[in-house]
Amino acid sequence: SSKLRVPEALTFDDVLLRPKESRVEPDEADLTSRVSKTVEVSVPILSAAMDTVTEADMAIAMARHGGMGVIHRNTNIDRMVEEIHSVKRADELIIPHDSVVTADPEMTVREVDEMMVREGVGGAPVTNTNGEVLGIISSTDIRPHLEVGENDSVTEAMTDEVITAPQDIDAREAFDLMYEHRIERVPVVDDENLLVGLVTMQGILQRREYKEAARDSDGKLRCGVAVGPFETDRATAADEAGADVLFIDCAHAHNLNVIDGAREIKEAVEADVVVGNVGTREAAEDLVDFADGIKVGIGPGSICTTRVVSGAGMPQITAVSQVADVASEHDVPVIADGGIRYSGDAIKAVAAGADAVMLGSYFAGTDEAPGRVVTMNGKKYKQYRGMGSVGAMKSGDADRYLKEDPEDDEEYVPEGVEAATPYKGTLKSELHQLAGGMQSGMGYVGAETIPEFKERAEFVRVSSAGQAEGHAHDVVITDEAPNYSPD
Ligand code: RVP
Repeated sequence: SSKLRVPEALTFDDVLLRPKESRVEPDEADLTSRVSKTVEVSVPILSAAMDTVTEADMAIAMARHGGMGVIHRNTNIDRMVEEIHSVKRADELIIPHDSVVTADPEMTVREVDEMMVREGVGGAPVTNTNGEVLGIISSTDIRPHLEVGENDSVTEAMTDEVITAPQDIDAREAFDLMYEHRIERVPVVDDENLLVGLVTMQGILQRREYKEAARDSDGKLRCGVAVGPFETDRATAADEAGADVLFIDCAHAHNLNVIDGAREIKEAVEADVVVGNVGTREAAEDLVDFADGIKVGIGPGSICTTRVVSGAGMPQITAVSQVADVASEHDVPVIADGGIRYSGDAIKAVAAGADAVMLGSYFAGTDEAPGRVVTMNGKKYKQYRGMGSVGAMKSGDADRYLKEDPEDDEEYVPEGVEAATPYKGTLKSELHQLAGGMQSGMGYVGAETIPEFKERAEFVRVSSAGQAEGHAHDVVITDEAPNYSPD
C-alpha cells in the first residue's frame, strides 16, 4: 500500500561526521554563529526556556560565557520583566540612578554605615533632594568617625571634592580615571551635576573577566525570552524590557493559528522573533517570509513524551536538515532544540544545518538552574521537568491553563515527564565541555568557522554495531569523565 512507502528519518545516533583532511586545531576553531537574523554569539548554545532551566541566573551565566539563555514563560508578565531587567543590569557599566544607594546629607555617620551594610555596598554618593552630588562617602571615610563621633553629620566625613564622570564615559576611560585617583567608584553626572548613575571598579573588573560575553549594542548581556503564540501582551512587555530575541514557544508551530499569532507578534515588536518548534520542510516554507529564526524539534527532548503520546514526531537530524534546506535559502538561522546529550550531538546538529543549538537536560543540573539540590541514595540531583508535564502545567500562570475543576488531574493530557537530573556544579564548566567538544568536531572535519564547517561536513550512516563501538565498551569505567556518562 502507498501508505507504507515511507521515507526514512534519522537522528543523532544514526550518523557520524566523516573525518576529513585538516590543519585545524580544535582550539583554533571559531564557533561564532547566529541565533537569529541580527543576533550573533561567540558560542552558539542556548539554554532551554523551561522553568527548571532558565531564569535570570542562568541567562546571566550563559551570556557571560558567550551563549544565551531563553527565559521561560511559566510565570506572570511582571516577574518575567524583572528577570529580563536582572540580566540586562548584570554587567552594566553605569549602574542607573534608581539602583544606586545614595546618602542624604542629613544622615549621621552611624546611619550611613548601617545603610551601607544593609545594602551591601562599600560607598555611596551623597546627594541633596534635587539629586545634586554633594560628595561621596565610603566605609573607609566612616571608620575613624565611628569611634569618636558616630553622630557626626555625613557631610563631615565625606569627600566633597568628588571626582565625577560624564554620561558618555566608556569602560576604558572610567578605569583610567579610577586608577589615576585611586578610587573605587565614580558618580556619573549630567551637565547640572545631577546624579545619573555610578561606575564601580568591581563592575569594570567583572566585565573584563568575560571577554566572550554575548552583549547588545549598549554592552548589556543578551537575553532571550519565550512567549506564547497568542501572548501579544507578554511579547510587547518583554520587548520593552530589552529582550533581544523572542521565542514563540509552541510544540507544533506548523499550526496555522500559531503562525498567525506569531506574525502578529512580529509586527508589534523590535526584537528578533524566532518561531518554533517545527520539523519539516513545509513548515519552514510557511515561516521563512517573516521569522528571524526557526527552531526545530518535534519530540526529541529528554523529558518529552510527545512521540509516544501523540504518535507524531520527526527524528532530529532529519528534521534539522529539512528545515535548514529551506531556511538557508532565505538566510534564516535555524536552532536545533532538544535531544542533545553529548557535545558530539550538538556539532552533528550543526552539520545537519543548524546555526545554534538549545539544550535543557544538559544544563538543568547546574548551580545556575532554578531549584535546589536533593540527595537520593547518596547521589545529588536537581529537578528537571518537561513544560508539558502535569507539574509544570499546574504551576503555570493560572489563566493559561484554566480548567473547570483545578483539582482534577485527569483534565491534562501531558506530553512531558517530571524527573531529576544529576547535579553538575557550575554552568561554566558544562558549557566549556560542550563548546570544546564541538570545536573538536570541527577539527576532525577540517573547518575553522561554522559556515565552513556546514559546507564541509558529511555524514556516514552508523549501524547499531557501529553505535555500540562508539561508546566506551568492554570496560568498567573507574573515573567519571567530565563530558561522558554511559546511559
Ligand atoms: P533536552 O535538551 O533533550 O532536555 O530537551 C529540551 C527541550 O525539550 C526544550 O527546549 C523543549 O523544546 C522541549 N520540551 C520542554 N518541555 C517539553 C515537554 O514537556 N514535552 N519538551
